[in-house]
Amino acid sequence: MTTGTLITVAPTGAESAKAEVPALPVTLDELLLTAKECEALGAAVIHVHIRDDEARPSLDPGRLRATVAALRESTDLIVQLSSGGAVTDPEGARLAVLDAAPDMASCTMGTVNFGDDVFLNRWEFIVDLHTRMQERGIVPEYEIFDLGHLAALQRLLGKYGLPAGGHVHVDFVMGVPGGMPGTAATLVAAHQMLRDLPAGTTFSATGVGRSTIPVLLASLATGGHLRVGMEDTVTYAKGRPVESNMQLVARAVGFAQLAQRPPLTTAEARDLLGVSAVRR
Ligand code: KMH
Ligand code: ZN
Repeated sequence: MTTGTLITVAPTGAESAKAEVPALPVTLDELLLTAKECEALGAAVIHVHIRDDEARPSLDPGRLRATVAALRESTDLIVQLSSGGAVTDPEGARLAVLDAAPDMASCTMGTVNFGDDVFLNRWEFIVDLHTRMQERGIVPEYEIFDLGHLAALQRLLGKYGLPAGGHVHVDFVMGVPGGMPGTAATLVAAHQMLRDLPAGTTFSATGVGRSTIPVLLASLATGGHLRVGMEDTVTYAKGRPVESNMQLVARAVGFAQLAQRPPLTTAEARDLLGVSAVRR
């Protein structure tokens, strides 16, 4: 059954430099303002990467805890911390993200070439993330950069059981140079592979760069949900830089409404993702 659309905003990421993308929210105040405005437009989840005082990507534990607290104070958004960080972040710091006790955290299901870099996700590291999230009642979003990552997820769930909350939700991150392409055909193939995962598994999709719109349309057409934001997209249209995350969320909401799948509320999103089922 097709439901409304879960809209996740990924406002910052770890890849763009503030100097090159001045509209990128990098301070806590900028993040909170963005979060509130995106929630008002229809976002239900925020996927968070933080920056330090020089706007460099950071996994500072105190800053992460303060960010989770401030987002909870100012919004009803589901707070999803990135455990992916930047390609240079060590495994220990990425695991320690969970100490900030977010509602959700990302869990990337395998290693992938990432432009000129490598985004390293060893099997044992993935198992650690998954089992620590189970123990702490943190709901994972499994990040899928390549089709083989879905086979890894099937193996993970088979060996270690369902995630906290009992619901499986994946996010197809498409169009990363080195990962699966951001095309409708690839999204359909990924969607087909969900048959091997537990019944009721849901998916969001995001297309990096110029694959944003084809991926968005293909996801809506196949019953999927949407992730948008300046982590993945800094150009709104040819020659037009993105002005704000709100501009991207507003566009996603417009497409979702056209598809007659309006945005889920934060309460509906909590139920869908199993966040409300977790005892804290
Ligand atoms: N910044 C990328 C290397 C995640 O947030 O979990 C990893 C990433 C995935 O963004
Ligand atoms: Zn991320």
